[in-house]
This record gives sequence, C-alpha cells and structure tokens, in this order.
Amino acid sequence: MLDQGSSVTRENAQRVLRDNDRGGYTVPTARLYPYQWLWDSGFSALGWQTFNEPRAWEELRRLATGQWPDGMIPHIIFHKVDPNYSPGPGAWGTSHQPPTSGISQPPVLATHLRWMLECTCDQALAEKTARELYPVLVRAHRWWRAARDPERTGLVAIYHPWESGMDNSAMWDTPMANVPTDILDPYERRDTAYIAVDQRPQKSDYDRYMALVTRFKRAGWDPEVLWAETPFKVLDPTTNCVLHRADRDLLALSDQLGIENDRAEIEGWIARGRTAFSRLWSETQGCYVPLDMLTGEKIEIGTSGGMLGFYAGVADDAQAKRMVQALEEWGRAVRYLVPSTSPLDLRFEPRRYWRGPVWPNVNWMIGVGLAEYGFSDLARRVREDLRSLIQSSGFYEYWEPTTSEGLGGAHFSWTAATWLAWID
Ligand code: 9YW
Repeated sequence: MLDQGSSVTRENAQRVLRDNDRGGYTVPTARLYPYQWLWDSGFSALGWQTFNEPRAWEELRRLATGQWPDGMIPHIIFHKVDPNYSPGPGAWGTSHQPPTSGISQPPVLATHLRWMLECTCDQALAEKTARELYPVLVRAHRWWRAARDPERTGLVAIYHPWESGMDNSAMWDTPMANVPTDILDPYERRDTAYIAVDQRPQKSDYDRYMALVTRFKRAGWDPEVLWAETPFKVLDPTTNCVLHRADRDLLALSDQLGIENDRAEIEGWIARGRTAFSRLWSETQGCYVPLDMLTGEKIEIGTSGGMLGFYAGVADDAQAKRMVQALEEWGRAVRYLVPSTSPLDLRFEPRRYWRGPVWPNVNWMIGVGLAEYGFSDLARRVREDLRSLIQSSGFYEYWEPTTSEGLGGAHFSWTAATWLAWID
C-alpha cells in the first residue's frame, strides 16, 4: 500500500521534505523522530538542494550549531523539546546549548558538502557557505581522531550501536552481550507506540542502549574517561568507510577552496586509514566486518555497512571482485538489494530494522561506490531495486527485501531526498 498521500512523484518527494521542515532543519519523520539527526540531515540537504539551495545550506548550518567545543557533531540536536521521542535531552544529560545527544553518527557531511558544491546553481552562495562550514568539518574529523583513535591506528572506534546509525544490526550482538545493565537509569520507550514491535529493536537491546547512555552520562561525557571505560568499543565498517571517504572529500574541498593549512594533517588521516582497513577485511564474508576492540575479535557477519568499501574507495581489485560476488549471491537470495544483513546468514531477519531490510541511504552510498569502481550493472541494480521499492509503497523508512513491503516510518525525509537527488 502506498504511504498515504505520497504517490511517488518529484512534487510529493518535495512535499515530504517541506512537511518535515521545522524551520531550518528537517526531522526524519514526524512523531517517531522529531529532532535533527546528523546523517539524516546530511541526506536531506542533498534532497533540498534539488529545489531550494538556500534551504539545503541552512540544513547543514543548523547541524553546525550542535557542534561541541571539542569538535564532535552529535547524532541528535534537540532544537525544540518534543515528548514524542525518548531518550530526550534529560536522559542524555549533556551540557551543550542547543541540547544534544552525547555521541556522533557516520560523518557524511564533507562528502555531501563537496557534492553540493559540485552541482550548485548558485556558486556564490555555495562557496560562501562552504567556506563557513569547512573549518567545522575539519574540527569534526579531528575530533574523531583525537577522541576515538588516540593511539593513531588509522581506524576510529564507536561506543554505541546508535553511533553506527545501524542500531540493532546483528553486528552488535556479541559486543552488546558484554554490556552490563547493572547501571541503568529508568527509561521509557516511545518508538513502539508508533511502529509494530516486530520492526523495532528488542527490549534487551534497548536496556543496553540505555545502560551505555547512563554510564557515559555519569562519566560526565569526558572523552578520556569514555575511551578508558566504555564497555562497547568497536571498529565499525560503516563509520570508518564514511569517514575515510569524507577525509578524501575534505582534502578535495581544501584544494577547491584554496585552503592550505590542514592539508598535511588530512593526508596523514587518509594514508593511515587506507592501510588500516585491511584489519577489517573478511574474505569469508566478502566484505568489511567490525572488530571488537575489547576482545580483539573480528565480528564475522556480512552487512550492507560492510559493503561500503566501494564508497570508501579502499577495496583493491581482488577485494572489490569478492564483494561483487557476495552481493550477487545476496541478490539471488532476495529480490531487492541491498539487505542490511546477508540473507545467507542465520541472523537475517527481513522485517526487523537493521537486521535485514533495505535502507535507502545505504543503497545510495553502495550504488555510488559500485559505479565509481566501474561495476555499472550492479550499480544500476542497486538503484533500480530501490526505485521499485519506493514506487511500490512510497517514501518509507526501510523495506522488506523480498515482498517489497514498506516498513518503519512513512513520509520519511532521507527516502524523499534519495528519490530527488539520486533516483529520479
Ligand atoms: C532511534 C533517524 C534515525 C537514523 C538511524 C536509525 C534510527 C533512531 O533513526 O535511529 O531512535 O533508534 O537507526 O540510523 O539516523 O532516522
């Protein structure tokens, strides 16, 4: 069934963004997610840019208002308190104004800024805003290194599944099992008031999500204490692939804007990152996998996040061919690529959030990467599969990869943005 009132046209995609506009920032969808999320906003900006450039730049400028003094751009900015969502600002207990969460999300912004600069129709506005945002992004990338890779290994750690953007992915089952729930402030769930429970994370997941938040809050969000004490410390392929690409785009931006100062530092991040990715490669899965820093173990599972090696540009020829082979196998097991977990894995759950469904923003990144590597047929399939999914049910949050049922929130911003800027 089509998302009510959203037959799939450019006009309706634009309407989704307009309806989700809260005056300078876009919420992912009304009620379920009533705040500004980092990577959602990055994608929304690309959508806005196709029909309202000043509004697109405003989206990124509002994200910058959430940046912490140490450079972190938080994953949620609570511009206006809304009781529909939990955990709200009180549960996070950070001291920033505007109130924010205390963790980050995949750092898509430098890449998006570069794309926006490339296809702008208003060069003067684009350049002016890019100059304003470039130092914000350098500080954010520097934060990832200082806070999350203080030993300079070339790969950054995440401290919470929410930080990966792929909350309940089966990637996190083993490291989450080691997260104690003895310290856990009481909390209330609001997500299951809007979405069927079989499409959302389980209670056992939520207890651990909130146990991590409680612990970090009690540590005063001090980066050094968190590095030393977090019970969840993982090298995530999504975060690292997105950051690596964003580093390369930041370097390109510095060239374009003629800013010399940070070049050597950014080049250092890129060089170290490129070599370090071999630690996350899994020949068995045919993609990149996470590594649990607390046990030293790789987490063997195929996920769409692990397929972002194309987008990052870190896969060598043999790895790229192996990833294509794995993706083709997945594509024979389900009708629509790219399921968030390998459909050949026992942990695959086709309706449950990040454990199986197809997500629009991830298809976009994988499709871009595949095309850049010259795998044009598979790139086309990844885009056309998403087109069919959106056409069959409307601007949903994610889809069942065989039945094409639209799941999660409807009238969803990043889906509309993906339609406007990548598919249509
Ligand atoms: C939550 C907003 C966010 C996305 C994440 C997704 C979900 C929020 O929604 O997390 O409360 O669980 O997992 O990637 O940014 O769309």
